[in-house]
Amino acid sequence: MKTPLLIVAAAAALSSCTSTAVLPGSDWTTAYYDRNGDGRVDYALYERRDVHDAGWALIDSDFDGRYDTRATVGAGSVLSRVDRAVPTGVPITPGSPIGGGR
Ligand SMILES: [Ca+2]
Repeated sequence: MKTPLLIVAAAAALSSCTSTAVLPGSDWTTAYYDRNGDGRVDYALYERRDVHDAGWALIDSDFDGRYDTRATVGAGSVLSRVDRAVPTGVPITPGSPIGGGR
């Protein structure tokens, strides 16, 4: 019975180094940005439709194709570490996400 124990231990180790953030539902908007102009998404901004400056962002800070930071939007921004591939084939919003991306 060593195999099930190893699987549980491996799952626990992996879950401790990855994000548990859940993607938002239909009452949220999502805007994808390409800050360095390489054609690949490196910033995603999630905002509630009915609340301004309330949401969060996923950021690929080193432009390696993986989000590495999750930041809450608004006063008292909180940063946390994530590890998630950036999406492909999504519409990229022109401009900068700084200042709400509008
Ligand atoms: Ca980019």
